Amino acid sequence: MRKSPNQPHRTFHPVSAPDFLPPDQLRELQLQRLTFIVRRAYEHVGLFRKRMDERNLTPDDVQSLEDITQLPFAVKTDLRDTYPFGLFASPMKDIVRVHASTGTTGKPIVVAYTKEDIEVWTNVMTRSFAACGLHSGDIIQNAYGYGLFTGGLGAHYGGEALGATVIPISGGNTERQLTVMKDFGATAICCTPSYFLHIIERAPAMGIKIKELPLRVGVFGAEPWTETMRRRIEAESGIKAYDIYGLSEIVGPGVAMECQCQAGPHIFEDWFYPEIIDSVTGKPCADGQEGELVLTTLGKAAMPMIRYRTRDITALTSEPCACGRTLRRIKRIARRSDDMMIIRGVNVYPSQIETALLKIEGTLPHYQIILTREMGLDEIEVQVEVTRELFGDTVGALEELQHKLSASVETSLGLRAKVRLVQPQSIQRSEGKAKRVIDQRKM
Ligand code: DLL
Repeated sequence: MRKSPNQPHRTFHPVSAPDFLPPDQLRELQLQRLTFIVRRAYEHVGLFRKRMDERNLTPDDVQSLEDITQLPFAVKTDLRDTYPFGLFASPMKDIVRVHASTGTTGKPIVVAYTKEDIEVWTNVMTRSFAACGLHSGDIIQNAYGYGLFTGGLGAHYGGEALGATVIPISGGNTERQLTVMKDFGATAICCTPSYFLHIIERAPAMGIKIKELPLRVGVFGAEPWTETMRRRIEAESGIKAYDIYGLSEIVGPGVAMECQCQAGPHIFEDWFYPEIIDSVTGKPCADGQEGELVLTTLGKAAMPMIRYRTRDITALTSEPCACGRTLRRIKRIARRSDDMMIIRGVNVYPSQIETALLKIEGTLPHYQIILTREMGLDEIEVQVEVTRELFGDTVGALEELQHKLSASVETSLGLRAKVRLVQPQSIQRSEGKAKRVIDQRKM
């Protein structure tokens, strides 16, 4: 079977209609849903009511979309502090599903869905797949993890509702992923971008040429990745790579998704109300200005989230998109405010390092950042894999590459970093979210 280009499907999927609502109709719908959800949260979630009461606010104070800025923020620790079910607004008999996310430290957070909430989630995931050109007849290999993580089941329901064939393979077992991809003729894959890179890298040893398979679309998200990474993935696999964004606290995957223009994810604003704030002052940022994304669920009965601070840094744009969708777009989320490393007083994000490394030919998109402290001074070492050919090259060639990479990292960070070239396959691969930073500094 041969790969066909990812062209727009001839028939427009009716589920995508809300993507094209005239802005005034969209705002009207948002306001209707916002007033409903604020009242629901006030009446059923103790923490939210307490915070509103402290500000002398009642649900009647929300008369316009702009009024949302008076409402208190919600943060991740609210979910931890009320673990497991303290933020549920529905009785258990109405909750048909829970998911959880463990994060790196502390207690997990738990999120809940009613039957209607699952329908909303399915709706946005179906629209996500339709936006990137998938349709019935497509075969979606869903390699996001099934289980407490939202990725697997979220994509699963969306794919089925689209009318596509879903292969619920879940994450891991890379050889089986490749066998199934080839034997079942998968036309799309869903997984983290870093895991897809791992799949690409294992293919040659199995005699599989991904470029020659029917696979044409990748729906990649759940972790930050860069434009440079997208170009590498597309060049090596011959597919189109699309960015999907979401988080458990809001729904899971399907909060925002790129269309075929690949110009940044469109937020499904009819279900999620976005704001951008200055993460220090909490004040709203103008269109186009970078800040922290704050989201309000407009249709989540089991666990409404009002003004949830995602910690994800992006900017909103209402510039029209060539696809005709009226939904605003976010800039690719390359960093989180809490991913920021402070190294010798300089703020550094892993994505800056990724861009600096991948700009240089000969590097592979596998890297890790190791932070140590020696005699009170922060040291940063960046380990990056290089191609087998280069690794076997002369010492001179390797030194030259190392020098180029150090210079590229230094220009980007304004900070000198030690760059260590390592053999292909030596950095640990992940089947889900990649672990980019190892911080060995004693705090
Ligand atoms: O990662 C949901 C998801 C599953 C999204 C599958 C996309 C695909 P959590 O485990 O709660 O949920 O992690 C959410 O992951 O706040 C971001 O920091 C990060 N993230 C998710 N998608 C992207 C993306 C799922 N496309 C956290 N780009 C979010 C950058 C992303 N970061």
